[in-house]
Amino acid sequence: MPYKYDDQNIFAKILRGEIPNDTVVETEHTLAFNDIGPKAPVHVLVVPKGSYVNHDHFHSRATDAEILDFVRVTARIIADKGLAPGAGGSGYRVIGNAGPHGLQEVPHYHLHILGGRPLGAMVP
Ligand code: IU
Repeated sequence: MPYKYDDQNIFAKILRGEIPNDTVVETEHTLAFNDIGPKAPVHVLVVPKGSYVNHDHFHSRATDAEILDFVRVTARIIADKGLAPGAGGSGYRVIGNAGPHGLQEVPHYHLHILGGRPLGAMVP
């Protein structure tokens, strides 16, 4: 099935500046902001500015520059929040939900960065 992007989704509105957000990092291709309903002391959403539905859509259509920027912003937030185990942090989890089985709520691609507490087992 071809990817169909709904430009009325909430993150599209945030990216157009129609709805405010609590920005953590903004670059040419990526916006990261604090989740409105944080599930951990650190809960940041990393969102590519392009119109991508999920990870496989982003991976298959985004430019190398967009992908590199997205990966670097994600890593920068992990470092800036002091989460990286290689730099003395206690660790984190990066999650990307996709489609009905992944329980994706907002149909604009994003990764969740979660940290700041023990996160428990991943599988319910
Ligand atoms: P999901 O991966 O699509 O299931 O997660 C969507 C997230 O977007 C979820 O954690 C919400 O709390 C979050 N969110 C937000 O940060 N701001 C909003 O206006 C809305 C949802 I609606």
